[in-house]
Amino acid sequence: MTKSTIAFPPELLHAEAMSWIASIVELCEPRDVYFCDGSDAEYKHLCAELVKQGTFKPLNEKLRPNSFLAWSDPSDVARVEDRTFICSRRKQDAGPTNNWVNPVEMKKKLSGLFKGCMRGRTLYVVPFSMGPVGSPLSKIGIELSDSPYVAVNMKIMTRMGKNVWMALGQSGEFVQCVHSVGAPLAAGQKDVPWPCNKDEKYIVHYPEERAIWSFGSGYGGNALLGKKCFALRIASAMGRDQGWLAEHMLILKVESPTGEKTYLSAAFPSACGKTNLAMLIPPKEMQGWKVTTLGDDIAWLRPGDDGRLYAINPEAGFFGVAPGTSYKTNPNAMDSIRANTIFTNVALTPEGDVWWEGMTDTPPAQLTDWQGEAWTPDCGRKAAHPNARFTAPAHQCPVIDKDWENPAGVPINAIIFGGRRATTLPLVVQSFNWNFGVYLAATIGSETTAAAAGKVGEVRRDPFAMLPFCGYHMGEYFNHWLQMGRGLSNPPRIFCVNWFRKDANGKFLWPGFGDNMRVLRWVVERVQGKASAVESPLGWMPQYSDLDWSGLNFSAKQFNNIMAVDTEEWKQEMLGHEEFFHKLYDHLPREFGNMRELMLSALWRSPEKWEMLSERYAEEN
Ligand code: TSX
Ligand code: MN
Repeated sequence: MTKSTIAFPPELLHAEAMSWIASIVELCEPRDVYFCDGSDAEYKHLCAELVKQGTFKPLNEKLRPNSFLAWSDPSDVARVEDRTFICSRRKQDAGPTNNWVNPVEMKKKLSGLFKGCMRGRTLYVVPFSMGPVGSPLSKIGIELSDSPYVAVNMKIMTRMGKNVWMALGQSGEFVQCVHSVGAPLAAGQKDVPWPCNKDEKYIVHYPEERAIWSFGSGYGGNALLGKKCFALRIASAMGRDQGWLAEHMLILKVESPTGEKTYLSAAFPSACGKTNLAMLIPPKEMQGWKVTTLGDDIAWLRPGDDGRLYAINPEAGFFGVAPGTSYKTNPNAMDSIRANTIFTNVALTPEGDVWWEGMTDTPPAQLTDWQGEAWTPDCGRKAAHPNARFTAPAHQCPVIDKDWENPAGVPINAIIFGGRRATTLPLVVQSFNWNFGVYLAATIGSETTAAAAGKVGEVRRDPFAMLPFCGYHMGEYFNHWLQMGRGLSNPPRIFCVNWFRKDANGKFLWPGFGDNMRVLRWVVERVQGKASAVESPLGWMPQYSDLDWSGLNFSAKQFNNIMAVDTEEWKQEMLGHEEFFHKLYDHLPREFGNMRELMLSALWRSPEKWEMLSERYAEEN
């Protein structure tokens, strides 16, 4: 294949895009070039090809219609953060929390790696829109990839196909995304089910040029470049330049029994159950309260002319973690993946369906595990990889919101930040104001569990849940958030939550899941000016009587346990903030120093333990 023989589709009228595609063809030397049109027929055809190739196993048509299972190479199962680079011209602009290499040097390295890297393979041209095609909040990308697995996943996760060429026109802007599994095939060489490069992996972002180059991995966040690479890393840099925000947030709507609609977005570090919250089913006793989903992972937020902040979900699908997902934890997710779904690294049942840890209480008697080995419940191995995924169209979610594709977005009334903390952080607190909320959001994090590296119980700070996803200096990012607040006459109210507080015996103090609706109701009613609160050192907090307890046995004493603010713990916590902020110090907002002082003085004024309980509640319980 040479660049003069590329058969461009008639819809593609963008001279710059065409010459860019031609230059990548020349560099990568694919056997041929295929332009994706995004049709259902094409999806069927590509899936059939993936089956022939051995990448996909078709699942049982009755149990899991039009669905497929892929098992990756065991070395290619997750994002590779130590191989992820932000190559801005100046190192300062990437900041201390990102890997940086001089872009000139990186380009030299990559031109070597990409030279001839697609030999024997087809280059798929994947035009996609992040956000509804034609929305003023949307952005276009073109991914050139030698992986058909990428092409079919992009069909689900983005608006992909030839209408994107139409939206792009002759001179529209697009983000250049180049991806190769980095496994060229010699003449006559047989392919493997999951090609990748075991020696070299590079996930490279050029924020100034709005370009992404990914080499060596076929997996999710490394290869589906519209998601973390574009919609978060590149888009966060675009947002800084253009006055908007690209955030690692779910979007949901709460509708009250009287039909009042409140839109919330929420950011949590990984393993906090974001998808579960996005699709929450309220307790049946909270009659008339409804939650609908607009997105489970990414939100693009833009100020409207009315001084409010409007959100769209740039994605069109869910790329969710399968283990732990069940009809108990998230029935709506389970229904979303009943058909037309791609599963990666889950186990296969003898009937041709899928299974993973936590899907059912009793595991099947036998399975084929994610590495293709026979599996029984007593074999001592996991059947699914802990990071196994489903890729499913968002419209299949039973509670998808009617406005999830509204090109204007939805006005966000409240933003929630969460973390996974066994102590210290209360169930819920409302920030005093925007700036204080930005400070709190900058300090969120999770305690390391046995699964993660580092000391167990150590707090891993993950500001705004954006640490792996911010395409520029994290300190500048905090400043950008403060700047956004200055421009909003009706900003979303900011809240912090912690579903994961534990007692001294390590037992969770809060039931979580659907019962989180009790917290969401208070959030909604605070926004509407209907719910009361008391001032604590950390912000405004509900009293026991401010939450809806119908259908749940939860005493005021228990409530006090998950709301108490221990002064000594908080002094330690603030030292933790200081330690974390230290490495960002030269770009840290001045406001953070003020927030810190305010909080410390409030803590010094507080009793040893700031408690919700009045004497009255104490006596009753
Ligand atoms: O997703 C979770 N949420 C949010 C739901 C809307 N999880 C799962 C986290 C891992 C991805 C939770 N786990 C939540 C939660 O609110 N809370 C917990 C902790 C917990 C786990 C089990 C129980 C209670 C709390 N109870 C029983 O198992 C009976
Ligand atoms: Mn995510």
